[in-house]
Amino acid sequence: MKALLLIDMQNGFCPGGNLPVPDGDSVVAVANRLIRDGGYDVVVASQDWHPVNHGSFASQHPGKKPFDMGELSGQPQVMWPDHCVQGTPDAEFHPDLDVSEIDYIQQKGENPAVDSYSAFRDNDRAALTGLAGYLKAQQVTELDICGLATDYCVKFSAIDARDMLPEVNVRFISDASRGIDLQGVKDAISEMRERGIDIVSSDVILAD
Ligand code: VGL
Ligand code: ZN
Repeated sequence: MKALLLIDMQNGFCPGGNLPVPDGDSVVAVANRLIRDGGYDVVVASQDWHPVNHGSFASQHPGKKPFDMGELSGQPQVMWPDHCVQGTPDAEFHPDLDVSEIDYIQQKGENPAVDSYSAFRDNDRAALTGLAGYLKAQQVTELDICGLATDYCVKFSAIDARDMLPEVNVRFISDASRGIDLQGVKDAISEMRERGIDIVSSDVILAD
């Protein structure tokens, strides 16, 4: 079975959101083409879903400003602006995303004490989200990943997919993804490639 995993295509990561990724909204049209014509059996979307007091928010750390480095549960942590708070418009999927074909939504980042860039597990690797179990139950053998942001949630999700689902062929769809930092994106792509994740463009998928 072929699955498409859309990472955090939410208002919060698009222009106008609380943690906007440059050009982030341009992934939505590509995602919709992939959802409709990419030949996927299963479509999954992750949703960054933080409580108001999430420990990745600079607002929770006196003296810290957004994008400073800090610490969370003993690990280095980027201090983010408050974003994707549960139940707010910032946490909703982009309004143009075709959610009608999404089979499973994986929320993440609900524990205030740890961040969860990956849709598969928390950054400290202590708790699993359940996504790996879902994909195994669906007998997924091909997993294509894209979305926001390439240098954070997309990269961590792709690497965890590679590590936690060794039988699955994992690909990163570059033109259906955007990142926060240009150098971060370059580094993320090299790291994914080194770990055996293929880098593809949506035209190749849509032409098949
Ligand atoms: C993300 C930073 C904080 C992401 C989520 O979706 O890449 N980045 N929370
Ligand atoms: Zn977040």
